[in-house]
Amino acid sequence: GAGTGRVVWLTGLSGAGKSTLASALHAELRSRGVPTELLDGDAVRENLSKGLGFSRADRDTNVRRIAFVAGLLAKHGVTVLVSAISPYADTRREVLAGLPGALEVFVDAPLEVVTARDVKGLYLRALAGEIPHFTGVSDPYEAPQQPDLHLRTDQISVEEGVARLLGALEL
Ligand code: GGZ
Repeated sequence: GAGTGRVVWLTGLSGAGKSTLASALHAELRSRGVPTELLDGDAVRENLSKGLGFSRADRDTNVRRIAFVAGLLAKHGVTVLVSAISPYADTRREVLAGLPGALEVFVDAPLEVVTARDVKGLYLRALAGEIPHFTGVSDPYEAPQQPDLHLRTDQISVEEGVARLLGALEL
């Protein structure tokens, strides 16, 4: 309803561009005076979810905590940008159902592209067998079947991605 913020939930592989898009959208919303907050997987895991690992149970706990905080912020009119792999379709469905008006955004780059980018060197280590349960390599990623927005980050620029996100938010 009026005064309620939206939740934009970015899901996708590590290195697909979730954080990049979320922080660019965050900056654009701030510049327009839209109250907004970022809940980024990395920062969340250093604070709210410190100590959690990458089992299904721990990932689900992480995702549910993020959704809980997102809901509190949205209730107070904040547009919340979530960036988390959130690999399990059922868990995304569950938490998104509890966040009215939330948008599920599939930040999509093929595995070969994120592996080639390998910004943090994690794919090289995962492919060498040094990181068990690494999403896309040795752990599942269940792509959204009906996302509200599907962004192919190997085909569009950050600016175009932000424009499409703003469009989806009707801003
Ligand atoms: C996936 C991992 C793993 C494993 C460490 N699998 O790209 P990054 O590095 O900076 O962000 C990834 C982050 C994943 O945290 P999320 O909270 O987004 O995951 S989930 O939604 O599934 O709970 C990655 C790093 O942590 N990382 N080990 N095994 N990503």
